Amino acid sequence: THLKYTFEAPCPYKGTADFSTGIFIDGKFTAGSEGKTIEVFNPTNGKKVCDISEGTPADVDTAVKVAHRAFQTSWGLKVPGSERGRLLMRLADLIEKNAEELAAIEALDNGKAYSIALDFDVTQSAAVIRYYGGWADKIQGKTIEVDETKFAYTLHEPIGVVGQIIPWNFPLYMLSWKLGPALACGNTVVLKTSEFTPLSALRVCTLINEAGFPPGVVNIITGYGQTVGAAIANHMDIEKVAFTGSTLVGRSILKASANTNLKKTTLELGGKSPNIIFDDCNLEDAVKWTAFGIMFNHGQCCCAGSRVYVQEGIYDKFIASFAAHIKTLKVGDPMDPDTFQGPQVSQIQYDRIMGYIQSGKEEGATLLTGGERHGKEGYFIQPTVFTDVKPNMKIVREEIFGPVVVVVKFKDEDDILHQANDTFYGLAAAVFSRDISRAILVASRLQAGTVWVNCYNKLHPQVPFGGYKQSGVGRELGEYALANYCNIKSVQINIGAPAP
Ligand code: TXE
Repeated sequence: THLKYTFEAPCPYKGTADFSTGIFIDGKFTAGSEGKTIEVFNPTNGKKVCDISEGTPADVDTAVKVAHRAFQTSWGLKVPGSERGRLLMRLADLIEKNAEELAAIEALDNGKAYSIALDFDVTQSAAVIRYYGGWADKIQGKTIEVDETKFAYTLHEPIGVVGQIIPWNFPLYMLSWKLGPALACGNTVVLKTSEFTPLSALRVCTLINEAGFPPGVVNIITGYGQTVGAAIANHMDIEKVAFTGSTLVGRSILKASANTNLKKTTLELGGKSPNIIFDDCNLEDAVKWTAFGIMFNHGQCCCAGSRVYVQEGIYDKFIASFAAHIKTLKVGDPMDPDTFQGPQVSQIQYDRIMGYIQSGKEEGATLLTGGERHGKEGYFIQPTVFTDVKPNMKIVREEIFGPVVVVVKFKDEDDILHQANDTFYGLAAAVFSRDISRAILVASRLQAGTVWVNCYNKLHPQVPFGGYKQSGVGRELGEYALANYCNIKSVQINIGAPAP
């Protein structure tokens, strides 16, 4: 299988993407073991783009063997951290060198706006890979004083072959979150992309070879969750698995670990994040950040600010200017440089989101703006705002993962903390206020892995990200992510204690 696609106006990138869409094992592309393929569609018009190879559990087996050999012979403790770092930095450079092509591929495959894919997804993916390249020669243990007869030290060793499963909302960016820390620590990788958005990762496979990574260090298998994903989660020779996706599948990954070899498991799952607007905020800024907080990436962000709470004093003013601002967001062809919002990723996601919009209408919420399909083809949905909602409505409780938000009124701090924390999720939250003491106090009482103050959806390679409650297990990004990919060994040395 192969992709050859020439990008044309209005896409600012005019080149041709031309690469294999096989599965990537041991530095080479091959067909899946059963010779089957998966069709990839363009969400802008629903038309087929190409076929990719369908990986199988047998392919996962092969990849694990290859990754194990690479770990023993050409990666892991065989390669100094400085060399691993150099390769990661080279990969970051190559991602930047091919930024426009990667952004165009991301827009074609996922439907996200080209200009945002370029400025955010591609740029930040390179930044994350480079950041972890910087860590690769700084992974070190401690010497620990015990008493004068003994001293101890710790070694931070790579775990071995790690399994990684990523979703479709940020195909390239999620790849960077996963590969960066795993490779910096010296692990080898078997990674599954989403069956909906495999293309940018496959293009990166050629860059991984170009950067000079030894064959077998990174293996990427395209395929379905129930086959390839489950094979990774259940594999006896994979000692660590990292998953980003739905809470439902996250649960099955944890169960698979419990049923097999207790592989260390990190999960980054869904959310229903509260965004709290106090009446002493800068209203104009709060309106813009709030719109960005929910509508960025067409609402397909695990940390999306999908529950907006506005203090009574400014509620009416906020609603009026929020609705007006939402109407200015340009929905349309992701290749058009002015577009903010492209189509949802797939027919399945489109149907799910339209189902939630329907339920909001039926349960009696007020539709402030949006609520319908946008255009005639592709999976476009109007940015949608509901008000007058009740706490138990589906649109208030469940993750919609689309451009749909509920706006709710609140009285005071106690009221808002109760409402904001009334969810089994805990991924993110935001507070808008000019009173920094109030913002700090509220931030400390929110049950969320990330709290933004006077901004939303800001992510940095250095700052950890992850969930409280059922939004996940473990932290990604920053120094914290390294802990997911190391085994810590304590060595105790006797320098004078007599034999018993
Ligand atoms: O996710 P899945 P779906 C949420 C969001 C969205 C919903 C459903 O609410 O509407 O999930 O999306 C692989 N064993 N998020 O169904 O299935 C799958 O192939 C192992 C939040 O697309 O969880 C893909 O690679 N793996 C989210 C990955 O899991 C399995 C991002 C994620 O897909 C598997 C995406 C299995 N049994 C959706 N079944 C976030 N946290 O950012 C599927 N997969």
